Formats: sequence, C-alpha cells, structure tokens
Amino acid sequence: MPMDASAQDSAKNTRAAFDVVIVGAGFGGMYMLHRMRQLGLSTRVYDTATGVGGTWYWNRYPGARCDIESMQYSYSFSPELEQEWRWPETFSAQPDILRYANHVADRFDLRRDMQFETTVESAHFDDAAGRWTVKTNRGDLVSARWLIMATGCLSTARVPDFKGLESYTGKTYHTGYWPHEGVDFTGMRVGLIGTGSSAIQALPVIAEQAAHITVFQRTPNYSIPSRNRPMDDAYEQHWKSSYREHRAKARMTRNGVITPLSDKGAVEVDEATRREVFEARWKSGGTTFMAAFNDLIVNADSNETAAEFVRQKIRQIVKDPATAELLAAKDYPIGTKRICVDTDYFETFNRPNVKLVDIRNAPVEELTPKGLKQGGKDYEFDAIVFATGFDAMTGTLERIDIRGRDALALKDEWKDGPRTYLGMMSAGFPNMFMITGPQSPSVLSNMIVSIEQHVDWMTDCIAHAERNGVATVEPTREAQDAWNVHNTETAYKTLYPKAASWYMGANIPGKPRVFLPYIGGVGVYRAKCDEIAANGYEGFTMRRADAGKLAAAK
Ligand code: NA7
Repeated sequence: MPMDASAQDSAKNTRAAFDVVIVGAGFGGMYMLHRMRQLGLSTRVYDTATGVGGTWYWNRYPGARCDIESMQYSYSFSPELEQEWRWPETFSAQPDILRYANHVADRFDLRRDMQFETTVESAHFDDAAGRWTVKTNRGDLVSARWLIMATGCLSTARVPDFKGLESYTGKTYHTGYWPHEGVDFTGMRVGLIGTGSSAIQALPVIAEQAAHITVFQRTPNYSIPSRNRPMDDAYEQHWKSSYREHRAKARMTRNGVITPLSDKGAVEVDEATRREVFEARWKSGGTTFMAAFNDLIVNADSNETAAEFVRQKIRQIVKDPATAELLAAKDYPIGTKRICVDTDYFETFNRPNVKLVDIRNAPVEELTPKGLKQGGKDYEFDAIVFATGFDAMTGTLERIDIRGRDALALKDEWKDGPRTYLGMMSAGFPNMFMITGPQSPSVLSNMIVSIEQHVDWMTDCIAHAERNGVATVEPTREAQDAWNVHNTETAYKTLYPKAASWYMGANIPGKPRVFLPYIGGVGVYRAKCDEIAANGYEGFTMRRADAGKLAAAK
C-alpha cells in the first residue's frame, strides 16, 4: 500500500538532525519558521493537525470569530502581505482567519519544512551534546539545538470528567475540536454545557438550527455586542495607508491593540457622564468597552459601575426577568474573566426554543445513555456540545514529556505553577523557548502582536548565540524567581485574581491557583525584554561549547 505524504516524511526524518525543531504550526510556529530560515538554520515544524492555523484550525464551531478587529489581528512582518490581504469583515470569522493562515503558508513557502499529523510526545535535553532529542507519535526521533514550543495558550480542550460520560449514546462535540465537515443540528434537541466565549458565539447560530437547545450555565459571563459588519473600504484604507505607524503604536499599548483610551477614572465623573460614555462604548461594540475608563480593572467601585451597566442592558434585552437575572453576572468584577464579544447572545434567550438552566448550586450529576441528569431531573438530547474550555497556558506543555538538564521534568518543576523567566524560558531547560508562554502577556493581548514580539526577540537571541559560539542559553534561577514574584505582584494590583477564571487555573480541578499571564502590559513588557537583551541578556547564562560562560548572569 502506498504511504501517504506524512508517513513518507516520517520515514525520511527518523533520526534526522536539525538546527531547530518547532512544535506547532499556528501563527507562532509559522512566523518562527520564517525567521529561522532567514538565519539559515535548518528547521522542522511538527503539528498534530493536517494543516496550519493552530487555534483557528481547531476551533471551527459555528459562530467562531476573533474578538480583535481584523485590521489589527494580522501579521505585521511583511508590508506586501499587509497590503494585498483583504479582510471581508471588521471582526474576522474563523474560516477567513484560517484562509489567511493558509495564504501565509503558501506565500512564504512554509509547508516544505512542516510535518503534519504528527504529535511531539517527548523532548529530552542531552547535556553532553547540548541538543534536544524529540520523539513523535509517528516514530520520528530527531535532534535539534533549539527547541521552540509554539504550542498555543488554548490548545488542550477539556471535557470535564463527568460521571457516565461514556454511557451517553448521542453525538458529542467540543467547541475546540469541531468536525471539519461541520454539524447540522436541524431538528435536534441539543444540550450546551458552558457559557464562556465559545458558547456565547456558538449559541445564537446553533439555536437557529436546533429544534431545542438547553444551556447549562455554571457562571454567567459579561458580554458586549461586537457590532461586526462588512469591511468598510475607507476604514481599510485608513489602516493600510499608515500601517507602519499603526503597528508601531499597537506594539507599545497595554494590550497590543489600538483602542480609544480614556484618561479618566469612572468614579471621577458624574453618573450622567458615565452613562453616556458606557452607552457610546456599548454602541460601538467590542472589548474596547473595558477601556471606557482608565481604572476599570484596578478600582472595584469603578468596575462595579461598568458591571451594573451591562447587567441593566441584559435586563432590557432578555424578556423573561428570571432568565435575565441568571444571565447577569454579579459575583466577580467585569473583565476579570475574559470579556466576551457576541452577536445576539442575550437576544437568543428570547427564542422559544432556548432554555437556560442554572447549575451553579446543582452541577451536572451524570451523563446518561439519553442525555444527562442535573438537579434531580433527566434531560434527553440528540447531541451535547461541550463548550467547557481548555487546560490553558500550561496544559499542552505539561502533556509533552519535556525533560531538561539531569532529566528534570517540566511538569514536576511546574507542579506549583509555571516558573519562567519572561514567559519565554524556564531554568533547567536550556535552548527551549516558549512562544507566548505562561507569565508573558499572551492571552491578555492581541496574540499576533505578542507572537511577533516573542519570535523577533528569540530570533535575535539565537542569532547572538550562533554568532558568539554559544552552545546553551538558559535563565538563572534568580532571574526566574524575580520574574515569578513580579508576575504575581503585578496581577494582585488588579482585580483579576478576584475571579475564578482560567487565567488563575481555576477551571481545572487540582490545578495550582496562580495568575498565569503577565498583566504589566504589552508595551512595558516589550521595553523590559529589549532592555534585557541590550544589557547582554541579563538574567540568562550563555555557555560556550567549551563550558566557558559568555555573559555572566546578573
Ligand atoms: P472558557 O472561557 O473556559 O469557558 C468554559 C465554560 O465552560 C465556562 O462557562 C465554564 O464555567 C464552563 N464549564 C467548565 N467546566 C464545567 C463543568 N464541569 N460543568 C459546567 N460548566 C463547566 O472557554 P471558551 O472556549 O468559551 O473560551 C476560551 C477562550 O477562547 C476565551 O476566553 C477567549 O479568549 C477565546 P465556569 O466559568 O468555569 O464556571
């Protein structure tokens, strides 16, 4: 029987040696490959998927859409690409972003160094050789000097460990692993578990098809209408005519997004002004609602004014008062779980075929052959959709058997939470970089801005090492400890730790409760990373092959 292309690749590459191995062919892995080629380094990218796109490859659920504007959620590294690509809507739908990822892969001829349908199972550092040995599920056993984890922040989808899960005989879907051929829910009775961003986007679309849909809500979410619309030519031109200036500005913002910011706190203005400002933001739509005032994530009183504004909107939109009250989040500050952006989410609860079930105090007891049992009641469903989220930021890295110096296991090192320097490297794991790793701005930012910043910084660091005969680069424990303290202290100056969110690891039973991303701001973080590089890679130890140190760690 003829082997398929990937199987042939695997056979060919068993025991190959590369300069660089990249795990993941999403936006991080694609750009890293492009930069490594510019350095003349031989590189191999592995991905479990059949194609590029990462998050946008997997999350194909109905309604999946980016919550950052199209003109800002794109690569900035190629002015030609920037000019030639046209986004059809102000907020891009998943198929358009995946089309863009494929276009980039073709345009920069990336696929020839990529191997799909291949999962990296382990990566072990060989101290004597100063190289990583990488094993895949297809039998590849390759080595590389540099290991780049471009594994994404939300790439390990999670179905809760419900009792009786296997007994259910209907169809099950997770929003993060949606079938490529799509799902037709016409005439079906559907159960939807979860009310995070994915459920909020999927519900209005599924509700249009399904005979009936029951939404099981553990925690209500704050959501702002996206006001998505077809791309306006003048708006597109406004961006394209000065992309360089816009990109430079975005890189120094708090979130990597250019947003009209306020220089006032919500409690500094009178109620009528406050209301007017919130109304204007609600009308223009999107996550910029949280930038209506400059103190919404640090001042509980200010935050409450924004939260109450959204609750009032929900009460106006949702006709049944009891349902509206259930949908109105009250016990955590707005924005401290990622704020959602929707198209007709709250309106969908006015449909006769949609029912909300509050499961906060009465969890799903078990799945049954025909559906599920909750609150002592049996529900029957033809399909159950799990919109139950991810083992965010650390889950994918910890599932790979990563061992550094002296066979140190990453998951043991991180058992009390991730330990990194700048969210890019971890002490004991030389030459292993994590693109948008935990303790970097990552999920609190425009991911593409943060990806490009990490890839460019890592490329400079690798080039510096290659030029200077450096065999290994690794952070010192002191620098790493200081970054961990700084990460936590910065988070606790805000209201974020008050929510039981996936930012805190709270969605996974047993996961340590530590604040995972870095909240100091994209611009501040970039300046810090640049300063560290300019100071001779302060906090990193660079060892030559002869074991001499190039730069003393400070
Ligand atoms: P999220 O935001 O993690 O949402 C998952 C939802 O599933 C959330 O409402 C959870 O409730 C709910 N959930 C999780 N486990 C359970 C159990 N055991 N029972 C009932 N309900 C449960 O994931 P999304 O995919 O929606 O979004 C992830 C990110 O993608 C999003 O933030 C954007 O950045 C894009 P909980 O709130 O934990 O009580």
